[in-house]
Amino acid sequence: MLAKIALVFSAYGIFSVVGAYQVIQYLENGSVPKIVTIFTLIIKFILGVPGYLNITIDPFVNIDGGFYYIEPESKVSWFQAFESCRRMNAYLIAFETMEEWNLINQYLWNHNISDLYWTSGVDLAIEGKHGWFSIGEPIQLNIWGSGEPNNMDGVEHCDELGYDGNSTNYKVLNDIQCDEQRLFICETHEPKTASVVVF
Ligand SMILES: [Ca+2]
Ligand SMILES: [Ca+2]
Repeated sequence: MLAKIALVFSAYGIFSVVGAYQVIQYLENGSVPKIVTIFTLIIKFILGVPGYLNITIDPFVNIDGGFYYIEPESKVSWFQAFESCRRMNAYLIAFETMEEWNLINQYLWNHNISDLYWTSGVDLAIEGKHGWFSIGEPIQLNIWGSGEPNNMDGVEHCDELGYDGNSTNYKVLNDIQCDEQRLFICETHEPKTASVVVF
């Protein structure tokens, strides 16, 4: 009996891996993965327990329909941050609307996340003309910190999400040197990665 149970769980493990792969294929191709359905039926038949799939968007979080990755550890230059986001099929964050700005601020606040983050904002093309490099649009929102962007010492061309120094912990935008080490936030509309839990 024990051997039988062990055999069932071994098969279950193998099929879980196959199932996860197939679901990722499904997400990318849009075709129905029959093997997942077959596998689920087999498990239901053998163990008498329901099988179901939990699809997450890890490591992205869904904030009101937008998908964001908030780097928790790795502090890097603006350029490295830009590349890191691209490797995830995403871009450094761009705040197109006050609604998005407020949603992200609220999310960070609610989750007790407090640090400095690169955005896609830069004025590398034309000094003083800050734009979202990820979407090619000028920064039009009034989200700058007091007196920013100030291009201090003439060397500040990348825009970080920082603090305005008051007790609300609300963030503001500040231009700073691009080789400063910062965490970063990526944004995408179609998270490429998915993890699957099968029971
Ligand atoms: Ca955005
Ligand atoms: Ca500045």
